[in-house]
Amino acid sequence: MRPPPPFEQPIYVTKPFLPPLPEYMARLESVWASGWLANNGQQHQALERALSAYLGAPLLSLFNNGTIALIVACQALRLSGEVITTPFTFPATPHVLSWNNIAPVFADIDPVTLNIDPSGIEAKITARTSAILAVHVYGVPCDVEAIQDIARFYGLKVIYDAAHAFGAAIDGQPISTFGDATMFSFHATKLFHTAEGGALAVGDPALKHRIDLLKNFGIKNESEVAMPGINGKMSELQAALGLAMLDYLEEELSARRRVAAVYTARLADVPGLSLMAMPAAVKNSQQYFIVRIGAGGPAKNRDQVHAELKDFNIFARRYFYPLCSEYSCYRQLPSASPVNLPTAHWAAAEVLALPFYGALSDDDAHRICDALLYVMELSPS
Ligand code: T4K
Repeated sequence: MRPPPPFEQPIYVTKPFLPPLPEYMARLESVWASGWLANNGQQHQALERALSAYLGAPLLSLFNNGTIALIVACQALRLSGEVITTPFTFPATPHVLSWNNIAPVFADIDPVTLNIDPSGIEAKITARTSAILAVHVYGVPCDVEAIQDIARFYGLKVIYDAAHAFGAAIDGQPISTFGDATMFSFHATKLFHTAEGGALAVGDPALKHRIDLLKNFGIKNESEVAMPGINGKMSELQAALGLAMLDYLEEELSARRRVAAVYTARLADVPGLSLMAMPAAVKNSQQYFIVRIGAGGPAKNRDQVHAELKDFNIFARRYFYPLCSEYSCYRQLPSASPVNLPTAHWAAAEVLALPFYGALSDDDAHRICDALLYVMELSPS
């Protein structure tokens, strides 16, 4: 088999969608004219309203990034002691617990959704447990009902890290309506972004009030600081970018659906390779396109495929390898032991995030499939 030609330019796992520069500039002109750059200005207020409507989240607070938003969620919910979470995630998830002086307790994941497996949560609950911090990995929703049942029974709070799940819904119900708080990330690598940014959605107005105080140093008014807050505020420049982005969201979503359709048609029936399944009732956030390389005995394992794709200028990513439980700061935790997390270890060894963004043409997507099948030593289909 002859190797397909490499890409002339590097193809990364993602490429941020950017609105036309003049449209952003027009919004910046009004920021310039106002002389108001931060601290809940007009752009911030407008974006908060617009996203609140788009996400079906009436109580939404914007942040300067998703990690600070999660840190504030833990503070606002007064979490302490231990929080049960997943090891199959980005470092931010367990790190926000550490920054709150809370011990992460890792529970294994479900082999299909790759989200925390509710059946393993109960055994991890102790007198010190205050919450469950679950992640809708790749935008595939967690088993929200089972998690809520456990939380209700044991009096625990539930936080969802929905960094990948912007716009996702289950049976038409927005993803932000489950649990006590839901975090969204608006990092440059996300479908909807503000370069850096994030948000928290909650259902309780008193909680929203506390969150808004916490993200602004705890300042209540000119003469009163109510609590030790932090600076979690989104700037006017970020908010203006978000507003300009919103006008193009549907366009980017449909371009990603087109790329996903090419990948699915080419890769769905390839031996040794499987695709992440999105339940039919779920509105897909189109954040990642994940393949799993393992079962069925391919000639190469995931790490070889990941490395060899670079020869074609294709920089796929092993999200999420290594597991958080393997980091030097966490691996001494009893719950981090690999025997406790067999499914997570198996998933972390198999997953590969393919380049996935709307600017990829059909031809690009086909060439990525050609290269993938070539390095897997399979004939192109
Ligand atoms: N929870 C979960 C489950 C998360 O996945 C994340 C973030 C968070 C929490 C925290 O949310 P934030 O605090 O970030 O809002 C990237 C992102 O930086 C990170 O936001 C994201 N998850 C994670 C999955 O991906 P890296 O370390 O892989 O990024 P990096 O710099 O290697 O970028 C990936 C590729 O994207 C590059 O190879 C090229 C491309 N890229 C990147 C940037 C920044 C561009 O083309 N342009 C750009 O501006 O973490």
